Amino acid sequence: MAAPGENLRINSDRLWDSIMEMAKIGPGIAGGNNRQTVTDEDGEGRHLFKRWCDAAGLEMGVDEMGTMFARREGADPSLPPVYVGSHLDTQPTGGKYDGVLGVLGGLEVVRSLNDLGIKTKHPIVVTNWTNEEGARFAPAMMASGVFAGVLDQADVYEHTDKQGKKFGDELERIGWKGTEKVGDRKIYAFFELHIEQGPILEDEGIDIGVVTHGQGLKWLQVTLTGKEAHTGSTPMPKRRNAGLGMARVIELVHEIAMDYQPDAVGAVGHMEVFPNSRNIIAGRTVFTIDIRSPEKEVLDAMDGRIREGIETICEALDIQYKIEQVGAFDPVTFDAGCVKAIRDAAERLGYTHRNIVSGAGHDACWINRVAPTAMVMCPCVDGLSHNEAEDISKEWASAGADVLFHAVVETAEIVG
Ligand code: HGY
Ligand code: MN
Ligand code: MN
Repeated sequence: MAAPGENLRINSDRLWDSIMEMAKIGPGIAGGNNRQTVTDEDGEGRHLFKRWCDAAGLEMGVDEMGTMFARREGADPSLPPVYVGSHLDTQPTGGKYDGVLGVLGGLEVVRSLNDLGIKTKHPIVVTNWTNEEGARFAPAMMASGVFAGVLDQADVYEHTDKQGKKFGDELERIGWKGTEKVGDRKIYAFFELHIEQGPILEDEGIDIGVVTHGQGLKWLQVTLTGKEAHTGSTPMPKRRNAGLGMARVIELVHEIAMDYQPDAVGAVGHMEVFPNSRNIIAGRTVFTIDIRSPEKEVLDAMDGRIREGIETICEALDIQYKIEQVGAFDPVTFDAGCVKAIRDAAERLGYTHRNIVSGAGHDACWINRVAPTAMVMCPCVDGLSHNEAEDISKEWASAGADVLFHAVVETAEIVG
C-alpha cells in the first residue's frame, strides 16, 4: 500500500478547537469534565459530535448500545471500512482529553481528507463507543465488549448505577438507543488514539507511544456484612466491623500488588459504607478491587491470593463476604500489521516514538478480538489522568493525530 507523503498533516487548530468546544459540555468543578455515560451531558456531547459529522458529510449509524458510527464513503463501498475512534464519556472527575482526543482525532482525519480531496479505497468510520469508562455503570468498555461478543447486551442493559437506574433505560431516556444490531459491522482495521494516562512518554521526552500490548484487568466487587452497633457502648471483642474488614482488604490488595513489581498494580477506588454514620459501626461495606498486570499468570495469582486473604480477614472479624467479578479482560497483543503502520507513520513524520504497553483499558482492547487493531498514544502532563487536572499540549495532540491520520489513510488506501 502506498504510504501517504510526509507532508500530509491534520489541521492542528481545528482539532484543538473541537476538543475545547466538546470540553464545554458536562464541565467538571475543577477545569475537567463530568460527562458520564448516558447522562443528559453525554447526550449533549453526542449531538455536538453528530452535528460535526453531518457537516463533514458523514453518514451516521447508531447501534443498540448507542455506539455512533460516522461513515465516510470509500471508492469501493463494498469493502469493510477502516474504523477510527474512542469514547466521549468521562469519569465523574475526568479530564478533557481521555477518549475525546481519539474520537475528535478520528473526525479530524476525515475532515483533513475532505480538505485535501483525497479518496480512499476502503470507507472510513469514525466511532464513539458507549460507556468506555465503566464509572457510572460497570464494566468499563461496555459497548465495545458487547460488540466483540464478550458481554451480553440484555445483561448489561440491567446494570444499575448508585441511584438504581438501569443502563438500558438511561440509554433510551437520552434518545441514543439505536436500531442497528450490535456487532454486525465488519471492521477491516481499527485504530485508537489516546493519551498515555501514565508518565513514560513525557519523562522520556518522546512524542508517540506505539502501543504493542495492553495489560489485563480484573474488577472484583466485594460486599462485607457485619453488624451495625453503637460505636460507644459495644465492647471491642463483640464488634463485627465491616469497615475494619474493608480497610484490611484494601491494605491486602496493595501488599499483593507490591509483590509483583514492577508491572502489577492494584487499588480500591470505589468504596461505600453503610449506614455511614459517625457513631454506628459499619454493618456493610461495598467496594471494588481493581488489579492489573501485563501477564495473565500474575493477574490470576493476585486474584487467587486476594480471595484467600478476604476469607481469612472475614473469619477473624466474624463477618460475611460476597465477591462478584464485575469486569475482566486478559492482556492484549495488538495486530503486528497495524502496529507497524503506526510505527512507520511516526518515523515518516519525524516524531520520536517508542513501544509501550497500555496501563489503562481501552475499547481497542476488546475490538482487537474481532479485527486487526492498534493504538497510538501521546504524552500527558505528569502522566496524570482520571483527574480534572489532566492536561496535554496542542503539539502532542497534533503529533498523535498526524500519526493516526497516516496509519488510517495508508490502511484505507489512497485512490486519488
Ligand atoms: O479503567 C480503565 O482502564 C479505563 O480508563 N476505563
Ligand atoms: Mn479512555
Ligand atoms: Mn478513562
